[in-house]
Amino acid sequence: MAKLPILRCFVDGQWVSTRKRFPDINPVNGETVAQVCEADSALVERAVQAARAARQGQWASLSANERAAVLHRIADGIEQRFDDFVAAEVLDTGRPTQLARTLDVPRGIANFRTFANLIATAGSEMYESTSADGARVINYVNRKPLGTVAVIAPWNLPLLLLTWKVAPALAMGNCVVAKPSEETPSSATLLAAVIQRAGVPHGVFNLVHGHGPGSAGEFLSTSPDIDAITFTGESRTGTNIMKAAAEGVKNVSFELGGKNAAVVFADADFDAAVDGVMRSSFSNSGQVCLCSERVYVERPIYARFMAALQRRCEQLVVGYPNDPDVDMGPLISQAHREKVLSYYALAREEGATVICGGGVPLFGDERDQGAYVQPTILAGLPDTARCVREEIFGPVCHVAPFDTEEEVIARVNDSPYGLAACIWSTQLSRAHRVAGRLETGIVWVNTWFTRDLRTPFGGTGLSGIGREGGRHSLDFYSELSTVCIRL
Ligand code: NAD
Ligand code: 6OD
Repeated sequence: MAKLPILRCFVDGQWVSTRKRFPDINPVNGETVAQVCEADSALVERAVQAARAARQGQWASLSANERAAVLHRIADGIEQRFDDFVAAEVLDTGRPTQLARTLDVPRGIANFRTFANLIATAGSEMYESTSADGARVINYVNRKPLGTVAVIAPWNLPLLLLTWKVAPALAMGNCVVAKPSEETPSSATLLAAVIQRAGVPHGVFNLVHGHGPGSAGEFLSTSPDIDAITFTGESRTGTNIMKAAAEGVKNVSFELGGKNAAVVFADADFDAAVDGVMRSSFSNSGQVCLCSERVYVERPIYARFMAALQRRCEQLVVGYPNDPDVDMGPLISQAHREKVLSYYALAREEGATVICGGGVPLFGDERDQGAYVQPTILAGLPDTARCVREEIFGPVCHVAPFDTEEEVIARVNDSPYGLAACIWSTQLSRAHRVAGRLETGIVWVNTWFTRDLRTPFGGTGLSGIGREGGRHSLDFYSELSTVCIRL
């Protein structure tokens, strides 16, 4: 049997092996593809102390242009190993190779370039005022690094979401201890190698592998010596991390779950709306926090829309990631598959009509040991049903009719989450009006997922705390300190 690769932690500029290992499993067939070194509390603490020590070093005192140059070198390094990153993402998640090629890895690169360009051009606030005795005072704002930032990332878009936080944290001169999800250690390990080659000083970037509770995630978030925690993951985990952050009053930025709605008005470009809802409900097997799990369709087009959606859903090709015809890979793991299947069962108990899917595909080969489920459309549930209120995080949407604009706004907003929404309409004034009343961090009109990285990103309610993106990231990853000079 071939020897499995070992994925090590990266602490204080050194690759560190540990005795305790956990398997990295390919969800396509359940095979172990690597052994991952799990950081114990001592190693996590070593990483935190390395980051603290590096804060005193040259990194934070480099000029913005110098740090930007390093960030561009990191982006270059990802570009040079583009295929390795694609392979890592596909092996860990089973996502279609095409998705990793067009979304995950390009966004990893773009995250570093965006924040490099942003710090190279960001100015500072400056005001002139007059003191009580008539003297002129100039007031300006210094941005200082926060110090040591813990980055805790999920598995659904591993490289995209890790770099979305590591890049601005480094850009602002912070030192980082990053913990990727236990499900997706590969691209993070490659990233550490690229960062090392880019000449980032020892201790500035550290990577610890492990699980959440009782493992590296908890050790990191409870370490007294971190200054801030930036986290993407489930809302419940966010609550636990927030409790840990309360001790020591740490800064937090949370991007959490969603139960996002797509609203299709009767005046929508019908085909574009069907395409859009297919993408927003089933991309990455529905494992994107921004996916639409609730679809509201204006009654006059409901039956036609549902028929078109069903046809398209039944045509989705589920299979091997490297097959160019495949639309959907497996879910991330058997455990997540159990969770999604439990919601398929719950939907039936709650009285749903299963329009299509609702089970597992049978391949008759190794993929039957994988974590596949069928893409599924549900209908007929009241808005109070658990399947309409709780995040499932799988390839599933519930489609319901609506009659009026007021009604649909109220139904979309009746959710503990507030991450994203889509509006499909050709009436710009209506789209603008409705967008203004939806209580979500982002509203897309006639599109989905596309977003300029300089815009604020985040959610309300259970979907998170704070906004990152562009200057909003610069704000989170720095302390502002005002200087007032009497002239
Ligand atoms: P998760 O919360 O289970 O895990 C995320 C990370 O937190 C992992 O690295 C995990 O090891 C770690 N972790 C778990 N428990 C911890 C604890 N007690 N202390 C410290 N760390 C801990 O989330 P997941 O299953 O990896 O990701 C899917 C979830 O993430 C979904 O709910 C999805 O909506 C959400 N998500 C949100 C966004 C967003 O931008 N709002 C983006 C992507 C994913
Ligand atoms: O687009 C982004 O920057 C972002 N954070 C997307 C999050 C997707 C969630 O799965």
